[in-house]
Amino acid sequence: MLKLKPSVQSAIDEGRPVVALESTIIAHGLPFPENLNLARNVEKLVTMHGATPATIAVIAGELCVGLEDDVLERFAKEGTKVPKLNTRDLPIVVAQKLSGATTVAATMRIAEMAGIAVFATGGIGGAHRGSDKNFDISNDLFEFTLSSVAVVTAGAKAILDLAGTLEILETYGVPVVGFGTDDFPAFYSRTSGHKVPMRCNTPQEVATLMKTKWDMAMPGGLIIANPINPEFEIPNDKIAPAIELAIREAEEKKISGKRVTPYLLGRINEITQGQSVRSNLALVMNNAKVATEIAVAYAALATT
Ligand code: PSU
Ligand code: MN
Repeated sequence: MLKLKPSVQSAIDEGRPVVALESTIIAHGLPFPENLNLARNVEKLVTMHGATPATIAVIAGELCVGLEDDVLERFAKEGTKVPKLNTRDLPIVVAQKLSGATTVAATMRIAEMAGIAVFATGGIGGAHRGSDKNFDISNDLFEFTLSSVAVVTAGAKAILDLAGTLEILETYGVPVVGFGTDDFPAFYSRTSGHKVPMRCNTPQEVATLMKTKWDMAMPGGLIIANPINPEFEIPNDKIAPAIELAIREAEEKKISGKRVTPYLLGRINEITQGQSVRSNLALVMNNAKVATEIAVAYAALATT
């Protein structure tokens, strides 16, 4: 049921670096045509920095690792009509030969099946505000206990309860590494006021940490928290009211489950008149660059 694109298959066979990329961000996280341009540009960036990109999705029941351009285009155009798949959805879409976009959690699982150790995303899911009552905690967090993949993320969005998210990650024993920072980044902002428990300053340090964890027979993922570039940061006094308004509206409209995150992202973009999407695009590119450097460093370690 795993289907590797030939470029990905040969990179894995030859021990060359590969970077996994998710598809929910394309279908549910960003508007058209910015989503399509990003999907293409991220792949180019990974290639330019010396790794093979592998965007992951499920197509007609196959777990596809590396997508052709026509699939990227279809997902980008169909947007939220494409089913959003977390890990529990994978068996049924495979059994019924269906298609869908994979979340961070589902992408991690498929990357691990394919033997890919590094994955770049925008932001991971987490504990939503109010999750102390409604239990809306992303499947992404639990997956870090299962799949041995390092995920480069711009922290997590301030639409979430960041303190709660970090507490759950501690409970699950997931390393949360500040990449060149002591502060857990909040997606649009470089800082959240919450400290990270550990820090690495170079891709080589991250690669050594990954290898050490897994050599110690401690499977599971790592979060590499990489702050947005300063020029694309949105100041808190500008983004916080947009987030508050979007969350209030989602509550009023009784939006729940899988629809919460895409709804909030879309509304925040409308309220900030496109500024949030510009930041989102920039931080994904920045994460892909760092993920590629980590993948290159990790591949070099594996061969020594
Ligand atoms: N956060 C973002 N952009 C995204 C997502 C999260 O800033 O596109 C997507 C990712 O695919 C993530 C998913 O895995 O949303 C989490 O959804 P939920 O909160 O329903 O678990
Ligand atoms: Mn949820």
